[in-house]
Amino acid sequence: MLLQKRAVFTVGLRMCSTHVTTGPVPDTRPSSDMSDFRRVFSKAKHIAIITGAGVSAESGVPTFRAENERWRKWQSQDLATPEAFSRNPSRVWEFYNYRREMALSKKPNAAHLAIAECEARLRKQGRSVVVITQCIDDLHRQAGSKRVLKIHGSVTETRCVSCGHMTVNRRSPICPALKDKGAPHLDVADAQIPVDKLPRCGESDCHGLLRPNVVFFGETLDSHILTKVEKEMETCDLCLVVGTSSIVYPAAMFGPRIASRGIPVAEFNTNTTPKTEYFTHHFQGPCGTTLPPALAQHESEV
Ligand code: BJW
Ligand code: ZN
Repeated sequence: MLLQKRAVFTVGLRMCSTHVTTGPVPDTRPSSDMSDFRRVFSKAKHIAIITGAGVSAESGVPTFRAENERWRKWQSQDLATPEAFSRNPSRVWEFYNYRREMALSKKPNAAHLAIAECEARLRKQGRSVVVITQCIDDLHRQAGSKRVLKIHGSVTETRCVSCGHMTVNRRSPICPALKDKGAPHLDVADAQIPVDKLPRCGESDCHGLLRPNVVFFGETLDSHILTKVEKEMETCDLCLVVGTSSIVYPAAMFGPRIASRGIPVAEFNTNTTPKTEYFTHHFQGPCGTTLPPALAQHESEV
């Protein structure tokens, strides 16, 4: 079983664009002993926290892959693709308008706050925390996290398909035609907004179509951000993997890659994932409950 897993892991690494290493796969089940994790945490100098949609679930932001998590009749992989956007930009903009308005209305939860508070506290001790997030919402930043690498982009940024110009845009509605559009219910019909009424580029004479500045399936991740992630993966001495199903690459291999260097990796999730067995620790439950005690100030820090 372990050998089989190691083979799958190696294939996963080969398919991604980042540096390839192989190493030992942990041969024991992950521990759920919080005192043991706290001992490791108290010694760690550079902590990498990889987050996915589950970290924002308790703020009310839907995740991607739970039962019935569809927008109208589609799943995210039907809409978050370059092909879907060029075929039907109105529908894809409605989908992102729904998620954008939702993200703008939500507040950080106890998990975001625990991560941000931990970063600020450890910085004063000469230790570091970096968040590597797949979330396109802004909740880590709103909670106060300073070092955040957003590997799948941001729903509050747009990019012009003609000139490539990127802008931060938190206006609501983003354009008049998308006002109140994007309701997720099955019986809602497409708004079929003409392409010239969708968000357009404001750069001089461009007027090109804007798209959300997010990484669709099949698109490559920003190489500058991946280089920074690479450095963090090589230098961290503790990793937390929080609220991700660990099935979307390349993020799915970040935790196992770090574990293969013999570094402790702790997963915080309401469920196990295909990567759980690579990790040293697994804490099952909502991360708004499990993370605050895990990251709280240690007696030795006082
Ligand atoms: C809680 C909780 C609580 C809930 N507390 N926990 C190698 C092998 C196979 C395929 C590929 C490969 N490399 C690339 C691919 C193709 C593809 C891919 O991975 N496909 C897989 C489905 C197999 N990857 C890509 O296309 C990537 N591009 C790339 O690698 O380019 C090079 C390349 C291309 C093609 C072939 C080979 C190389 C790009 C991926 C971009 C992903 N984009 C999206 C949309 C972004 C914009 C948007 O948000 O709309 O990113 S898809 C979607 O999934 C989104 C998420 O960031 C991402 C990950 O999801 P996440 O965050 O894990 O959420 P969920 O819902 O899946 O899980 C939530 C978890 O939380 C669950 O586990 C719950 O249990 C838990 N939970 N409540 C704690 N309270
Ligand atoms: Zn433009």
